[in-house]
Amino acid sequence: MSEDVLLETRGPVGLVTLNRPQALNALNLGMCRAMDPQLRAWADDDRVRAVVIRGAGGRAFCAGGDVRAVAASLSGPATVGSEPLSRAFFRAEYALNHLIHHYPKPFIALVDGVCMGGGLGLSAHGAFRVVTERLMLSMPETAIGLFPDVGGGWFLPRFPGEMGTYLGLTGARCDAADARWLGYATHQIAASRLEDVLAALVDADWQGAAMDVVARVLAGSAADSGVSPLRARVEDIARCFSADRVEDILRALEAERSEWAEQTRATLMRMCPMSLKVTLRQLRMGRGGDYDAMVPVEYRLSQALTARADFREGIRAVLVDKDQKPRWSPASLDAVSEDAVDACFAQNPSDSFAPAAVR
Ligand code: QUE
Repeated sequence: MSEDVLLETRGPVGLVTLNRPQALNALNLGMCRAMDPQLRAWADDDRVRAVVIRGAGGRAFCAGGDVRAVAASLSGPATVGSEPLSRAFFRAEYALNHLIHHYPKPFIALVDGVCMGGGLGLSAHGAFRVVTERLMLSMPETAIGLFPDVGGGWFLPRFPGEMGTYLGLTGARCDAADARWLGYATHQIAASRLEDVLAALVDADWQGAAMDVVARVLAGSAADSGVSPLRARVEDIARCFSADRVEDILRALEAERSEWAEQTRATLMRMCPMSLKVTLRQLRMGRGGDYDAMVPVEYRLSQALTARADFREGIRAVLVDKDQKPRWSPASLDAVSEDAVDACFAQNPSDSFAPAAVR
């Protein structure tokens, strides 16, 4: 049996511990397949009043999906049953995100340390997102030829102004104060107090509405987050990131003639051109839409983008060789046609996605 995720109950609390500390708790298929039925069982178990998810090891909550394994499987015949890993993994991951989004009980993520990509999929959809002073939050997928998935098409457009566009395209990192200001985090609690908070949830008087009980316990330990560095950029970001074409965003950054804008432009120029165009369209599509409608779109995109050479090249440059010098193809934005972007969004009969309802 896999010990990559620990599942236990402590009195009225269902406790999930992501347990791959050597891989910063990156989420693999086995972990998704272990968590999914347990979360469904806890949803139906009257003795379980709330679910807590955390990461082991003290460095990370979750560094993302195990994209290294997905990329490795593409160069061989590795399948799960009859399905390629790229299909099975994203299906299981997005189904789990969907389950958490609609979870009928308080779902509390204790996000201490690194939280990227798939880590937001396990936290942003729950009712309570507790961060610590060690938070390093980011959606870095455009650096590896992917796009900000796990519901990024829903939660990024809901951040203030154009912050989600900025974060999704550049992969910029947020600290705890940023995360509170964005609305990702509901509470900040000192890392040294997380065990006490968990114990307080286990020992709480659970009479009355469970959401109120959790809110009361967390409020009792909450710390002040201080000022958000990102907030100071909100107007610059609104000015530069409101366009609907990536080329126009780059031009707006150029026109700023500031150090920040020049660095931001240089960051975007290193990202995968196809990823940037797909991401901007995804984020604009998600502006007014609901989450459930975005999930099948993201699933389609996951299949289209993992099938491209840019994904394997991004994994090579960022996670395998770590030379940080990906050779993208197409290599420039103007070489990415609208038709090629359209094709990533087009329905493919083998890519349909219908997540199961909770209960
Ligand atoms: C973009 C990503 C990921 C990433 C880096 C990116 C990602 C992911 C990891 C990662 C990091 C450290 C590990 C690990 C995985 O990095 O999804 O196993 O030890 O999981 O630029 O999307």
